[in-house]
Order: sequence, then structure tokens, then C-alpha cells
Amino acid sequence: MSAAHTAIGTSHLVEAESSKRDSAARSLPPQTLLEWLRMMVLIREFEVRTMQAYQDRKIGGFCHVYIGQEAVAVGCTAAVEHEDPIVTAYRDHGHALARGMDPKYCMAEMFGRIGGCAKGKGGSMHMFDRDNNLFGGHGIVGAQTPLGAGLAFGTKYIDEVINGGRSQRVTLCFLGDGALNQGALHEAMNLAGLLNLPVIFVVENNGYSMGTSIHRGTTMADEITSKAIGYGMMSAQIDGMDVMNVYDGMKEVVDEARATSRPAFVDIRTYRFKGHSMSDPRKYRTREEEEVYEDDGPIAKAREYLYDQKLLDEDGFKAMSKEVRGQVRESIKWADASPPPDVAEELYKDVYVERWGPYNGTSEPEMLGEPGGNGEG
Ligand SMILES: Cc1ncc(C[n+]2csc(CCOP(=O)(O)OP(=O)(O)O)c2C)c(N)n1
Ligand SMILES: [Mg+2]
Repeated sequence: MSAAHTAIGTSHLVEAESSKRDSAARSLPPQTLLEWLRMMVLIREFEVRTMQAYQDRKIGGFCHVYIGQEAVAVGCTAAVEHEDPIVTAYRDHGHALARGMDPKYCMAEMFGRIGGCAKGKGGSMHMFDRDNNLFGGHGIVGAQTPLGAGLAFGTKYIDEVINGGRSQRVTLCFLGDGALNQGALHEAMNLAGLLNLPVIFVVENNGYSMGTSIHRGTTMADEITSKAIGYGMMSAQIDGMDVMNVYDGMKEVVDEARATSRPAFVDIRTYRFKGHSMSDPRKYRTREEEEVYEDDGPIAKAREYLYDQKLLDEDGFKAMSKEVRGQVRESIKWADASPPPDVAEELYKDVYVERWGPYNGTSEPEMLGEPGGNGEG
């Protein structure tokens, strides 16, 4: 038994299902699979440069990279439609890029610059992109889970009550295994089950919350999908190191959630190759354990498949990587060239919705709309 398995449990990684059944991913156009690989390479390169920029002190505050987990964001976003809302925790750069955010807005956000997606006021943990239906980036563990239920309530209400049709959207609410024991998640799951909300709670189960292995902190650690039973929702367990497998597993769950307008809970087994954050010496796990996962990472796996199918060769992969490196270099140039926000100008902007008017910091905010509407009290 390997060190990896002793440390985080024999069933941390589940066997890939894609080889055992008809794979929806394998029947997609080759261009789609190449785009998934390119996106994973982009996320990886972006994160490598993020780590360097952090060490160069261009990025301050907390910063958590997504290296190793790329197949989860890429496979999951591919399994939903662009109009379907997404919300996630603080390890959010991969979701932002996979959702279509230009890397330059993501990088500038981390640099704390006005050219960032939140004008540099949010930083690494708060990637928002309304045009791409990404609703954050949230730093409080589990805080995004009631928001996920709320987003699903919102789309369902608009589709069914306001437009008199049927619920069409599915919300993806990502969370780490560390959020499994937060009260907020269980309240959100209860409401989702009770109100038939089309939200999928996607656990990016990388086996650790900071330095605590899932076996030390969570009941039923090998079978967390059992938690879905109590809330009457369907569940699935997916190998998250294989992008095609993530797509296949998620597509089934998404289709079912959309058709029935019901919630779901998914345990996606993955691994973060780096530390929890930039200041983590990783003393709670061994180098051998890390190597077990690194040797069979999501990028290598997808690339080998494409090589085998003769859809890509080494030169093609080199050209793809070169193009990605150029794109990430451009994002750093953009972030470097972008000025920091003018504090006096920006501090109270984007705090209140428009009808309350700008808050000038000394008086009650001026109310622009009619009294008695939303926001009173
Ligand atoms: C409510 C709350 N408690 C504690 C923290 C400190 N904290 C930040 S990240 C983290 C671990 C979360 O791990 P997990 O959800 O597994 O996500 P991962 O880092 O593995 O992606 C903790 C405890 C926090 N941000 N919020
Ligand atoms: Mg975790």
C-alpha cells in the first residue's frame, strides 16, 4: 500500500468509469477535447506564474492555487450551459478561467489593480464575472453554499413564477471537503431538498482541509455521498483526475437535475499538488504521496488520450503550450500596466446597489428609489 493511501484512505481516488461504459466525452468533436486540454494547460501555466508573482510580492494577501484540480473545473463547466450560474470557494482562479474570464482580468485582480475583474478590490479569493455567470469566489468556508441554493431559487423563480414556464437552469455550487461540516452547507442542502432547487453541490474532495485529512475531520469520509440521503437528493462519486470522466459523470447528474429541477450532491475525488496556500510547508503529508498523484495528473492523462487517438502529436502540444505561455505573459503585462484603484474614488463604489445612491462616508446613504421597496431596514 502506498504512502498516499495510508495517509488519505484507500478509496480517495475512485477508478475511472469512462473506460467501462459509453463515454459521452469520447463522442464529442475532437476540437472540444483539444479545447479542454488547452484550458487545463492554461490554468496550470497561469497558476505557475501566479506563484512566481506571489513570490515577487506582486500579489498580496491569501492566495490558493488550483494546480492538480484542473480537470474538475474544466469538466464541470463543460457539462453545463454558459447561462447556468456557478459559485465557488476561494480556490477560484481555475473556475474563472474555465468559465471564460480573460486571464488578464484574473491576474490584475490578484495584483490589486483596477484592470481586475473586481477592480482589484477582491483579490485572489474573489473572482466575479457577471457576464460569464460566475458569482464568486468566497473566502469563508461554506459561505457560498447558501448562495448556491439562492442562485438556484432565483433562476427557478424567474423561469417558473415570473415567466410562467419550466425551470431551465442548473446552478453549480463548488465546495471543498473542508466545508462538509459547516452548518451553512446543511441548511442549504435541506432547503434545496425541500424546495426542489436545481443546484448541484460539487465537493472538490482533495482529501485535505488545510492540513487536516478528511479522515480526521469528517464522518463517513470514504462515502460522503451518504450525506445526500438525509436531504433526499441524488448523488454521484466521480474520479476528478480525468477530465473526460468528470464530464461524463457530471453530464448525467446535470441532465437529471435540469429535467427534474431537483438538487444533487457530487463527490469528485481530486488532489491539490501544491500546499493549501502560498505559505504551507505541507508537513502533514509525504513527498511520496504527492508523487503518486503528480505522476498521473489530469493534463498528462488527457494529452495521452489525444496522442493515442492521433488527435494530437508532440509538436501540436508544444505549439499549444507556447501559445498559452504567450497568453499568460500578456495577462501579467496587463496587470503590471494597470494602475491600482484610486482609494478615495473607489472605496464606497460597488458597495450599495444603485437605488441607494453613493455613500459619502459621513451621512446616511441617500435613497434614490421609492421608500418601501427592497433594501429598507
Ligand atoms: C468559516 C471558516 N473557518 C475557517 C476558515 C479558515 N480556512 C480557510 S481554508 C480552510 C480549509 C478548507 O479546506 P477545503 O474546504 O477542503 O478546501 P481546499 O483548500 O482543500 O480547496 C480553512 C479551515 C475559513 N476561511 N472560514
Ligand atoms: Mg480540501
